[in-house]
Amino acid sequence: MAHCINGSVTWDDKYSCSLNAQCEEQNNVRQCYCKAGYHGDGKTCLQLTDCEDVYTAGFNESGIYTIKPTVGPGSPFLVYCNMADGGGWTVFQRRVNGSVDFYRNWTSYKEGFGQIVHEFWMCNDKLYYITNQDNYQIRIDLVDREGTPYFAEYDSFRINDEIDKYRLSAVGTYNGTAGVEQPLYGEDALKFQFNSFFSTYDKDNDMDTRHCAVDNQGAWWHSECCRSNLNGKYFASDVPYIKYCCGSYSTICWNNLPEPDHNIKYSEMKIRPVRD
Ligand SMILES: [Ca+2]
Repeated sequence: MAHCINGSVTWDDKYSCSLNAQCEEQNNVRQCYCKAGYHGDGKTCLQLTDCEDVYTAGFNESGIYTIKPTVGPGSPFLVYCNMADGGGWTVFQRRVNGSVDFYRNWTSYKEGFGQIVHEFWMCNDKLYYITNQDNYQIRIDLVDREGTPYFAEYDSFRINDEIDKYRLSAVGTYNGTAGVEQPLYGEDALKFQFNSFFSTYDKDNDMDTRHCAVDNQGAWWHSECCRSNLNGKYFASDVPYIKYCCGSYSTICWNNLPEPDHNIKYSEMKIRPVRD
């Protein structure tokens, strides 16, 4: 049994809390417990900076965990970790059935919204914190209306801070099944948005004379305007289905899926440090 009083142990040098632990009673056991965002036995506590750290610490079930990135204000926060496809993925976006409205303003995307076990956008600030503490890759899983799954991976991914309008400052080499060549569109669906600022209906930061976030009904790293728009409006259950990537019938889209290409009913975006 541990011996600790008033939050620390001073009289027993064989047992002392980590600087990142506190002494308290949990389930009738009084000992050192690692603080939120750390994992260990209380004497040693490793910081969990993302879901990769959570996975490495031995948690291999997908679900909600607390992390504490090294970039940012240092507050721990809850994330959804997807432990499939090699594990360690920190999820920052998911669309499932259109129950959450994604046509939201700048502040809403800055702060995040939705439910992290269902449909949500994590938070642009947190996405900035995580992607700036290491070299990250991104994986995007998509399912079309007919139920066919696709994925896209890029071996680097990063966004900048709010001062730089959350600019998409890294999109690496593509790998996956969602990159079918489309003669009209050329470059693949996310690379086209590289170096673009984030735009919402109340912030036109795109490189087009139009207001892409309004025209395409979705907050995104719009450029001229988009080859992808995964925060677009959800129409996958509509019958008849007459939606396009851009313009007044805009929906969630990824232009490099096989035709018909603008019919996504499921999307999940997630990041993980590049592994050696
Ligand atoms: Ca514009």
